[in-house]
Amino acid sequence: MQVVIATSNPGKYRELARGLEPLGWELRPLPDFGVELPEETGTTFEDNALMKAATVAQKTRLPALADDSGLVVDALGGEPGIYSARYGGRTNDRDRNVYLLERLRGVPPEQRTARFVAVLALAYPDGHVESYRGEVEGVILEAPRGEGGFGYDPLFYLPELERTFAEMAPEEKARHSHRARALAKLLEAWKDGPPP
Ligand code: ITT
Repeated sequence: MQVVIATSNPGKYRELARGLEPLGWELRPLPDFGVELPEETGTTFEDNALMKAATVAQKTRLPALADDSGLVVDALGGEPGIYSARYGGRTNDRDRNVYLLERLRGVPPEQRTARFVAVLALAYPDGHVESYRGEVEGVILEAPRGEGGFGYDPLFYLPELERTFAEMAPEEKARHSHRARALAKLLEAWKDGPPP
């Protein structure tokens, strides 16, 4: 089956492509179609993922998989959440990380708890949609660590693994991340072919 990966984020694309390998789908990147993602006007990760997948499925006439994800920081009342890609109006990963650290200045380690959330939505041209959610708990460090991954990875520390996502090899992040957990649910639903 051909599936359009409805993301403009290369970091997400890499991780989704790796995670979807067992299904043997023929993945088609969004730039192949010249289709724009809609503005994210939803109030939840689910709303935004469904909106992105449905728009792309409708415009390409192919099944489309979208990922809406973000970082939910307890001491900031859940910010940046669904606004993670444009937090503080910052448009690149490094500036967003600096902004997040500024917002958390003075917050002690035990209060820097956070979780990453990812919702994957698979939409079909006929309007049918499935969605899968994954979450992972961690804490926000006071300074970045590691060079791997993308986005907030250098600040997101997993106490049990004693590393940030940016300090992990891609295969290790692919075992523990929010996206990996959402992908595992998708793979489980698809283990005997398309879910009913
Ligand atoms: P698309 O909508 O084109 O897929 P986007 O980057 O705009 O790409 P989102 O609106 O879902 O996607 O924003 C998610 C943001 O959350 C993303 O830009 C990162 O800053 C952050 N994020 C999500 N997953 C992440 C991960 O695995 N590691 C680090 N940061 C992540």
